[in-house]
Amino acid sequence: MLGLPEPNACQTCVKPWSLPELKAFLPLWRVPGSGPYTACPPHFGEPSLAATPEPAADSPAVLTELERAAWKHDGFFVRPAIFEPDETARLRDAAESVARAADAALPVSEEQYVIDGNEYVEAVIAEQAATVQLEHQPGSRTVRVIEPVHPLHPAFGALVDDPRLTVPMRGLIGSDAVAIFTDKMNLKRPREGSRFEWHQDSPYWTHFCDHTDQLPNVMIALDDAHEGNGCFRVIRGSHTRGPLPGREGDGVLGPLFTRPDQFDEADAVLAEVPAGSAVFFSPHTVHGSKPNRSDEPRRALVLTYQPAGLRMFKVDRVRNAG
Ligand SMILES: O=C(O)CCC(=O)C(=O)O
Repeated sequence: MLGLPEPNACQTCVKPWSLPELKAFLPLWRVPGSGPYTACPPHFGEPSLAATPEPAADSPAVLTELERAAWKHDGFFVRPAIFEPDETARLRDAAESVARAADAALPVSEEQYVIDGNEYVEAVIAEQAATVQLEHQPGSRTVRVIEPVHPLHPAFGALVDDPRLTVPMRGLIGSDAVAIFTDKMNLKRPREGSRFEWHQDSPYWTHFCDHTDQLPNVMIALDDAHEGNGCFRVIRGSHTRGPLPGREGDGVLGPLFTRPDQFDEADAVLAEVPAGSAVFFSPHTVHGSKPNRSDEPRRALVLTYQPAGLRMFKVDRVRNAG
């Protein structure tokens, strides 16, 4: 278990961190059972670190050296509360509006199917096709995931083009221009929201495209997220070996869940972040979440970007961004 005796020092090399470094390096991330910590990948402390410039105030989306280092070594970084409270409130309103539209669309959908006991519906919502996953309790009609979601509400459409997302995505993808690959709305309703088992996203996409290395994700927290309401979790450093073997003999979806002997759950990091925060994570990062056992919702959007000009996942359309 990791832990920091000094909250303002690197846990491995004990180098004290300056306040800008601390702020840049995810003070909100926690390892289960420990206090706040700052992870320090081995090459932190190289000469460039001390000189790492903070992003200029007028270009908050440029990647810092610390973020690049975290991306390389950890497979994720977080930007706490990049959306103002009123912006996040508007996104929550949009989420509920789309969820109501999905509720209305479900009974008239002609394509419903069950995989490993979980129900899926191909629905037309706001005149757009979307896949809806229902909650896992037998008979539940509660919407769990909607994909893709940005065509279903103008606020989500605008989010795709938001420079707070597109500029870092350009840096992560290494391309001057980016497009959306897919995007989802994950609703974890109070007491009902089910877990997401440990998985990587890249194995879902390998049969569809050959650029899975260039599909970074960003999760936008619409609610304050914590362990109790089933916050997002990642396995630090799990992206470095690319797509990992999945579980065998465990239903249709088993191969898409990462085999437990391929990672160490002790490396799990909780994304306990305030609403409006953005968690950027690699398509190869093993991630998941526990059920929501609390009385609070845990709603989130997950957007996946790719180089511009490429078509969306399962949709015969190109949606360039920014
Ligand atoms: O929202 C979560 O808790 C997990 C989401 C996830 O794993 C996914 O969308 O691939």
